[in-house]
Amino acid sequence: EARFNAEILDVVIVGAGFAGLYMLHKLRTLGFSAKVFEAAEDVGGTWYWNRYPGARCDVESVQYSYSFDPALEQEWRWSERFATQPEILRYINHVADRFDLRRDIVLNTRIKAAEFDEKSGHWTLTTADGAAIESRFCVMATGCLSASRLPAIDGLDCFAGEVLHTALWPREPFDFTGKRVGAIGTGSSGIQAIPLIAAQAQHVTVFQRTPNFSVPARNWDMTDDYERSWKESYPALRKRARESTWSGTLYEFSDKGAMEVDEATRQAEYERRWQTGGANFMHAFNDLLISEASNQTAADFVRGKIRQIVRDPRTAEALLPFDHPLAAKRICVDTDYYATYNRDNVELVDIRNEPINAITPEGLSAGGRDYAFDVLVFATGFDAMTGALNAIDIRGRDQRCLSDEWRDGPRSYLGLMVAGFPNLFTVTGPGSPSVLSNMIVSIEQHVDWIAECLCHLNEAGLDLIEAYSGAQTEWGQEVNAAAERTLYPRAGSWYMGANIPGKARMFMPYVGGLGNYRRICAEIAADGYRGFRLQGIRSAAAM
Ligand code: NA7
Repeated sequence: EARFNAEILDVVIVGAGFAGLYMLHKLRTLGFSAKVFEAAEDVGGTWYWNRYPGARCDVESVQYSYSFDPALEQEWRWSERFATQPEILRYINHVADRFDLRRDIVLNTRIKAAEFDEKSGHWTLTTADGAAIESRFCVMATGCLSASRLPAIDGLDCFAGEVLHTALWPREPFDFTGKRVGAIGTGSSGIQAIPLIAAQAQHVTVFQRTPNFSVPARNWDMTDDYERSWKESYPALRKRARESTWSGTLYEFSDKGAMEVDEATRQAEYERRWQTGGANFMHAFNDLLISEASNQTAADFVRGKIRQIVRDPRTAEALLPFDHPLAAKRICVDTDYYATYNRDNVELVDIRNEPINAITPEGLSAGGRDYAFDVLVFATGFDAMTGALNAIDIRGRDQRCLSDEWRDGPRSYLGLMVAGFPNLFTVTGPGSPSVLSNMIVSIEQHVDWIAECLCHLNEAGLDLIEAYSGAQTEWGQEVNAAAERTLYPRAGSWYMGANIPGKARMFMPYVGGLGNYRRICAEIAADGYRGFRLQGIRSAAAM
């Protein structure tokens, strides 16, 4: 493969999580030169940073894993139904070693700028230390939930105790023994962490702004039978996941709407799924995210469970989610979350009624009351989908800056490329199924598509690919139309950009179905990369 200049990398990849590692592996096996740049001290991405107690994936371990290597998926043994963060991180490290990826990964190196040069068609990336790397293509594998955020609460800097964020957790387990803890945020991270912190700490006060819907995980130790049932049929099951009409995770899908069955049948079905655990609950009927009336029945069921579990009626009442349809904000999957409020050392403060006024050196004040804490735990989420990209000064044609282009919401073609930014790919970018799918399935699809695209350019003697803005606009309409067919836009979620003050409201993931999306991407490629301009810069320059 002498085609590419040895001085200049074919591809530079930003991020060494699931996406960056597979991208590197894939490109190397195809003969491209590539390097990964990673800000952290080690590989893992999300699973490197989110070390808080209770951190687990809410997709079953047998499904939340790479499928690209049949030997890998047969050999690796998951120890639980839902893998913990340390186990997933071990798996990622194993993959990095097994495929000898580390020699092309540069750690401790944050990319702060990326600039496209129209003459050469190359990208130049600049590290935080000022070093420059030139490449022909750039793949942003920067993650969708990687730019964590602390809310702007007065006085945060003056707190005398320890401040922790779930997504920036210390590498050594934090010992909460004897500590008075204030916990802010009750999304997936808070809901996973709070029960374990409460089991160790002297006292936990949870400050809740919006109650969420959470269903029990009912995690269990992996059984030989369950493992075998997957490993025996992996190729067929993975294929089904890739082509699924829904999200790329195989659940027990229903072919009935909630209103097609009688009340007793409906309740029995919810109960059965509540008992078996996991996000399988939201597939009890096929219209829970489409029909408001159907959704209401599932939401009522969960609210009923909360009332049953939580003994103090005032606390139970405060925990009931009413402001959005079930699962229109990501449904949480917990272990003993609601029951944690029955502990003597746990208190819930509803900050809709008692707003946080300020953080003080001793703790915080809310609703006119002063609280004293040794530790503040923020589980306040992320600038999702766009945060990590906007944190890099990305300049395309005419020095146009990506974060400016995205001021009114992220526009992209297929969530893969942005008009005006040639040769720059985003893995699971906004406008693709991304965070509303099994991330590993989506990552593999994007990586395979990008790799095939680069091979195609190579074979055709071309070296530039760019999305047409018309194609991008049409795709944006498609993404929007798909969202409008669901209840998702009814929630002020991070899918909508609603958790970040000042961020444009726009439904970012594509919810038209994973299998469908995959087909569209494949057809576009087969159709000569319809909607993309393909060009030979060097051949043009040589003439
Ligand atoms: P989420 O789901 O964004 O949750 C963040 C939580 O923090 C949520 O309860 C927020 O309440 C709360 N929050 C945010 N800002 C504030 C302020 N200023 N004051 C009080 N409370 C606040 O993040 P997670 O890390 O839990 O989960 C993100 C995803 O990671 C998850 O869905 C999985 O896919 C993995 P709000 O609802 O905004 O009122």
